[in-house]
Amino acid sequence: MNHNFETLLIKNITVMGITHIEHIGIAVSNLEEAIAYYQDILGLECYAVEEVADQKVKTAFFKVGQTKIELLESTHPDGAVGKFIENKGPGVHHIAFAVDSVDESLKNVEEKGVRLIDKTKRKGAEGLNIAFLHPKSTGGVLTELCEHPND
Ligand code: CMX
Repeated sequence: MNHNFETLLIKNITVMGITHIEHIGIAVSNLEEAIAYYQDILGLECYAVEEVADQKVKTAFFKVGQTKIELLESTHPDGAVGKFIENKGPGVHHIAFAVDSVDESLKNVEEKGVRLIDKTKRKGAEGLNIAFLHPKSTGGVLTELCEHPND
């Protein structure tokens, strides 16, 4: 590997601090039916159901190793998931990376020209500190950064 590239790569990993895929968010039309599919067909256990009022969604969580699946049912048509389902139908909605520090990572990607949806971290489902990057500057993939509040 080119030495300069290797140094840059190590620097980027250090600065971004991505440790793993925290979860994959999937927009569903009907949470109950979707939970039944993930439980009864895929054999995963739903360990939590939570409404996130300010995001206008009801969520259900499943663990797959270190990563989670987050099912998202819209609770209001003008919310992010309501609009997504209206335009594209159900399906993969976002990918969430666990990072050491959401605010540091936001600063890092903003300096590189990435458009932020959230300028600083805020509270998301499961009490995590989260922030979103705009899909128009991440290759069409809505991207979330997550940090455990106690890390
Ligand atoms: N993935 C990829 N592209 C998306 C997208 C998604 N999830 N959601 C919207 N877009 C695209 C649309 O396709 C559209 O593209 P075109 O202009 O090419 O047609 C564009 O973004 C604008 O879409 P829109 O329907 O007009 O939506 P808005 O601009 O009002 O909002 C976004 C888009 C991403 C800024 C908004 O959805 C947002 O802030 N999302 C972050 C918060 C969120 O998603 N919360 C729900 C999950 C909460 C949780 O996990 O707990």
